[in-house]
Amino acid sequence: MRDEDKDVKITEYTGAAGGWGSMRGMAQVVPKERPGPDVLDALRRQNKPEGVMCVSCAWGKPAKPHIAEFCENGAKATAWELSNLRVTPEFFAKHSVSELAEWPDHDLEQAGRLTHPMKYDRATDRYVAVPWDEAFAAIGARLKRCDPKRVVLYASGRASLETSFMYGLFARMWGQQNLPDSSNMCHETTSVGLKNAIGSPVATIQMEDYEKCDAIFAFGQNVGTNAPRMLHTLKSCRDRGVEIVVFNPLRERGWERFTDPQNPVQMTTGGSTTIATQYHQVRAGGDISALLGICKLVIEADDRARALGNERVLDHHFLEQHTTRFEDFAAFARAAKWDDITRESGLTRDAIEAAAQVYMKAKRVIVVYGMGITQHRYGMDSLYMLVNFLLLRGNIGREGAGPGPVRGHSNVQGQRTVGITEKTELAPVDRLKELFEFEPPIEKGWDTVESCRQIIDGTCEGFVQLGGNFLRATPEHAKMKEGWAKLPITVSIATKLNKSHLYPGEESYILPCLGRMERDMQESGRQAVSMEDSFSHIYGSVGKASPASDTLLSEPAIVAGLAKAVLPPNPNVPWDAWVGDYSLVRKAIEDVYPDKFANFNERLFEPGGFWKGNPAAHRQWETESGKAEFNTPRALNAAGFDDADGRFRLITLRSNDQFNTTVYGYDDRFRGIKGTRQVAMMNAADIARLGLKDGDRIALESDAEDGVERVVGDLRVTAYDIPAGCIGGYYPELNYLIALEHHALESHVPAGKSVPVRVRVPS
Ligand SMILES: Nc1nc2c(c(=O)[nH]1)N[C@H]1C(S)=C(S)[C@@H](COP(=O)(O)OP(=O)(O)OC[C@H]3O[C@@H](n4cnc5c(=O)[nH]c(N)nc54)[C@H](O)[C@@H]3O)O[C@H]1N2
Ligand SMILES: Nc1nc2c(c(=O)[nH]1)N[C@H]1C(S)=C(S)[C@@H](COP(=O)(O)OP(=O)(O)OC[C@H]3O[C@@H](n4cnc5c(=O)[nH]c(N)nc54)[C@H](O)[C@@H]3O)O[C@H]1N2
Ligand SMILES: [Mo]
Repeated sequence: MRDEDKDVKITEYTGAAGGWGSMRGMAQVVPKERPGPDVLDALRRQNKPEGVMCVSCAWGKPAKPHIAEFCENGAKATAWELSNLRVTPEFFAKHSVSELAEWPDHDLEQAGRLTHPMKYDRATDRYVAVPWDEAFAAIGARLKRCDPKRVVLYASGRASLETSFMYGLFARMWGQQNLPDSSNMCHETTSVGLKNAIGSPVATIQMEDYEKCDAIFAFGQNVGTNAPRMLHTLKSCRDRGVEIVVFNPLRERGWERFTDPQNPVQMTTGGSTTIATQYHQVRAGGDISALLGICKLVIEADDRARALGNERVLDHHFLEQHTTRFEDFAAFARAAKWDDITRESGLTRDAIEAAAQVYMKAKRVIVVYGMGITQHRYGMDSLYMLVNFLLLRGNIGREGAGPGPVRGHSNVQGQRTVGITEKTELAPVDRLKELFEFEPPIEKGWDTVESCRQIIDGTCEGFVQLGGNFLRATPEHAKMKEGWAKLPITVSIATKLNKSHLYPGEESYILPCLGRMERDMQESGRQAVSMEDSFSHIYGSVGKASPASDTLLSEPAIVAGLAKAVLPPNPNVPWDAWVGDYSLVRKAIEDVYPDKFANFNERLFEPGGFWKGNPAAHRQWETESGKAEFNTPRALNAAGFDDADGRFRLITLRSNDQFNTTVYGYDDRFRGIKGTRQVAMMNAADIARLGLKDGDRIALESDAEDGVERVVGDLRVTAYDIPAGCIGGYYPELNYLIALEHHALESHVPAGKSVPVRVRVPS
């Protein structure tokens, strides 16, 4: 970490999201990478039909794109991938692994693109180059000595459908499905909860629904930083007079105001569009109660309408025909006490009434949400409350209405579609058996939390990561580092150096791959890959930039190399032919999933992508009851621990200058924080109560009730507009503070949005 007083400037940011500020934001990060003309070309083609799909987020790619269909953070991600800096064997000869392990995350990745396959040499404490065939042979030999059921094959949500399909198949042919992916750390709560409640694990809406809705309710998602292209959609909604009601402990600038960089009038006059028409600063985990309050008001308004013989407020026809357990939920809502609702949500009754008024007037309502909902111990209950809220007025399964989770990684949703899952019920076991003639495993594999447990306990025998920085992204960082360094073998398929590469186990390899922006030439010529966005639309993507090095292999080639080194040959799985021509992989995907991927190759470049379909969007409920299900919450706050004197809820956040553990820089423009990530954003009253002042240094310590000491020191007290009792700070630096067992109960997503902590004042 780095926090020199002279570099730090913390002020209130007064600009809108987008606008010239986004241009300056790009200008600060992009040149550091010394990008060549390939960057401009990649940006020109970004997110357009037959173009290249941005690696930064999973927002939809419109059929009729803007001239520049990219955003500030997409441009940073592109420049970061197409950096002209290189991490070569000479770089590794110069720097020992112990030295590199001390470098900040930013400096490691900023060093440039990895160029050669590398193997860790313990005698010199250095990574040394190793030819590809030797690397595959040695990795294969070592993995074959492991119990496959004790090896993890992790996948970051960036990998394409083609690579992910091959990777999942490799795992299952090896007899295991320890296939955690990024989803286990973000929207798994959605995948489990939406599936239970409405029978579909994903958004029921598509991009066009935003043209038809008349209200949007947004919870716990930071649009300006994490899905900036969505701001154009929101601006169009506002131009039509759509009400946008936001629930977020922090006043995130993207939800407040947006200057459209594509709009010459706004750009030259300094104009901006107000996005949120109401902004409610809930406490961390307070959404259950906020939604319960709204539902209570709506149900009671309907009770009154019935008594008076007025037009009903609820959609009774829908409730009777399509849902179950409404009466249980309604009874719970009617009985809920306002004192509890206001205390747990942190909102006044007036505020909740204002939100309920919008809901009752609107005919078509979309719910948008992100990590502020899913990363809580009772995240599932928050999610169920979103569904309950929508169901009351029939807002699922018709135009302009429905749940719209905003996914994280550009293909995180697609990976699950093509078999990256530890859950047998989600794997196409019968089709795999029939087509490829092997016996797929049926024992549940390890998810992220289970993989961490096994690493910490020393029972995991090997870890392969297809992208990602697993060690840094997961909770319980101190114990994870110890466990990681004892792993018998780690293999990282990566574009850039990160911390997960620098605590080598007994054997350790880094296998450098092509990025999505780069030209991928194989035997049959230039290849395309594909991904699925948050609306279940699937697109092809063609990289054109010159590869960072001649020695790089594509991800499909590396996965095939590993599979061939580990598995006995199977004539039904032609790894080499697949690497030579990815359309054959797509054909195999189509064979395994004929409903979703019919004519996959023919439809690859359909403008706007092709839709894989969603039964809940047509009110076909593939749930246990065959109906959409109401669920009564188990708790009134999602945090999963009680308030106690001196206990705070820590919210771990992304800055505007990072992509997950990739730290582009030390500024968080929209939050007015410059030159540091070592902050504890605190409510002014809390600061005063603790006898502190803005700028003081404190430590945070875990207040989990398991007796384990977890501390992060040297954080700068930063007065911030955040509810009392909550503290905001940056991930991954604060991952030391999260107990592994502090996760969403059913989905096992680490609960990084309400971590129990105490403030320690250095004496
Ligand atoms: N530029 C950029 N883009 C990204 C990423 C990135 O790191 N950088 N990461 C990608 C990935 S993998 C993901 S998963 C997504 C993540 O995108 P988001 O879902 O936006 O995730 P976070 O940045 O963690 O922010 C969560 C938001 O929830 C709010 N919040 C916290 N707790 C609560 C709560 O209890 N209730 C409510 N209502 N709100 C709460 C926070 O204030 C914050 O605004 O973005 C993707 N896109
Ligand atoms: N406390 C806390 N912890 C969190 C979160 C939080 O909000 N709070 N968020 C969680 C979430 S939602 C997520 S998704 C995780 C993700 O966290 P990470 O694992 O950090 O996410 P990635 O962006 O997948 O990984 C970045 C690495 O991927 C590699 N990479 C980049 N491009 C490519 C490529 O094209 N191919 C390959 N093979 N490798 C590539 C680079 O080497 C880079 O170092 O973090 C989770 N951890
Ligand atoms: Mo994510």
